[in-house]
Amino acid sequence: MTTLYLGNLNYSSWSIRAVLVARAAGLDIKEVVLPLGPQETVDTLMEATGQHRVPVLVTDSVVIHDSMAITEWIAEQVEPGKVWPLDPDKRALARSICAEMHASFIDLRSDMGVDIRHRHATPTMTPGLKWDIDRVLEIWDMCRSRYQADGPFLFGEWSAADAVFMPVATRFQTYGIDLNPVSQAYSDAILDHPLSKELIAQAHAETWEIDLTRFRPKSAD
Ligand SMILES: N[C@@H](CCC(=O)N[C@@H](CS)C(=O)NCC(=O)O)C(=O)O
Repeated sequence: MTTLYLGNLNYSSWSIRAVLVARAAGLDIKEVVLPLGPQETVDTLMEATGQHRVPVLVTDSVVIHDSMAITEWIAEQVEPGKVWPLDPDKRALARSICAEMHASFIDLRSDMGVDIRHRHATPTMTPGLKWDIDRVLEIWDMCRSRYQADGPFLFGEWSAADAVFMPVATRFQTYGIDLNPVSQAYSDAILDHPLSKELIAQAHAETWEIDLTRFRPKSAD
């Protein structure tokens, strides 16, 4: 039995990424969604996985506690092309932009926390936040201009890169960020994908509430 432990799908961007990849792969993986915040969640996670963060994938032989490592494990279980693009150049670029998302965009993450079912005022456009947003749009524009002929997603067909940037598209909606036509078209395509629609519906059905302002630095209040 393989189990994927996740945080609230309305709020947990790393959980969203892992579960989208897991569902796209179509593996038999049990999903356990836990509300982030309560001590009970930490206790449950620690007992089941030895980790206090989500997502965590527990297989019969290993505990994988990072969204990108989970993505790679899933990719190895299915035929090539199902998770990462089949083309080596696309695959290398997809991994590059996913690694960049994973390692950077601190202002975007802290000023525009994922909150799929609510709408918030656009935050103050600090230089750091503006840089992060511009960089996301630059990545999207670059991929779309290269691979437009292959389909509507970053590398034409849907891939893990779209799972990684899906919670960025929801952030732009939640915080009313204006997009250029190319980025808007990509955002529409990724949010309209059946896997995204299913996840967005789940986020709307959740009843747990988290006050996102508690994650922001005092100066941003
Ligand atoms: N680098 C990790 C990040 C995991 C992470 O920060 N998860 C957040 C939720 S999105 C979490 O578990 N927060 C609860 C905590 O830090 O206790 C990954 O990619 O999986």
